[in-house]
Amino acid sequence: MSERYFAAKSKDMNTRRKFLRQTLLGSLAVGNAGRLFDQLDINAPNVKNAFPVVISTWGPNIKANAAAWQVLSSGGYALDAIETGIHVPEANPEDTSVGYGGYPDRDGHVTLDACIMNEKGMAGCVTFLEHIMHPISVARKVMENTPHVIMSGDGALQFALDQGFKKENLLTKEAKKAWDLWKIEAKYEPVINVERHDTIGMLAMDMQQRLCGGCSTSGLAFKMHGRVGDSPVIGAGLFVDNEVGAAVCTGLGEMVLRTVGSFLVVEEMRRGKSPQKAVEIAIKRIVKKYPEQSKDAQVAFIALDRKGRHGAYSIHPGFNYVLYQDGENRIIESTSLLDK
Ligand code: SD4
Repeated sequence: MSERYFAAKSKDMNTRRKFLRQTLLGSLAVGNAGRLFDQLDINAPNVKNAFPVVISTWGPNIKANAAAWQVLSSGGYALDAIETGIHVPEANPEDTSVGYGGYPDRDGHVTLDACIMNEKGMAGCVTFLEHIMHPISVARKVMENTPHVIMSGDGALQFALDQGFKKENLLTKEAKKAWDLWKIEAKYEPVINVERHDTIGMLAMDMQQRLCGGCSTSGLAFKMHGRVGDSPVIGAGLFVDNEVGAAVCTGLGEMVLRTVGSFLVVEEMRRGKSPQKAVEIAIKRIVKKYPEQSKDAQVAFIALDRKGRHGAYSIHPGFNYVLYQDGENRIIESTSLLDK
């Protein structure tokens, strides 16, 4: 990102701040002051430019973050950044938890879950979708081209084909080999931090402070046929409220579904908690509620507020995430509640 871009942006910001200050007194009369104060306080993180910003679950998604940043840094829409970024792992056959190359369910089907949510609170989701490489884009079509929020299974596939998506075989040779090996014991055991590249959850805020999010996954490897996780469920796997902030998560979806985790994180931010405090509250809630299951299962949240502050926290060590902010794309190790 060029120096010139930052200089131009901070000049814009100064002009914008001046304008906001000038209009603030007038706004007091119409009860709008809180919102304007919030907008003035954009530099809360210790960086020159708090936004645009994009944050994703798991270190290997550094390439997805870079693709999203391309959109954001040229003044693009956060929702386009999310879709572009998430396409990267969805098309990567080496990513065994997302899209093409994702591990199948116990019957050998690659079934995908995804959702997307924009700054207006609109959302689209697909669950139990087969044969389509980019479920995030189908989710966006559900949001934009239907009166519905969730489309599932064969209906979602039919809808995708009607929208012009191509039917493909998503089961790679490697994923099939892993499935064949799994069948020898056929034991269902979620593995903590499996290979450290898992479900992609991504949150982005663009230059116009529009906050959007998305999530895409093939779900738990070798799950029961028909199982849907938290990732495509608004409030569980993802929640965005442009007035407050956004949260997304990765890990054992059943524990997140039962606690409506991402909604909880955003509501804690609404009550004034920082993104870091909010994700810690959500993880502690899960562990308190399910102490036994938490011993062997990972859940991790990332959160972003509209000031550009972020937070990340997991049950177990080993979770990492990627933050692209102020021109720098960094992999960061998350803190966690339990030690190993
Ligand atoms: C699920 N939450 O299907 C997803 C999987 C995941 O890290 O995020 N794994 O339960």
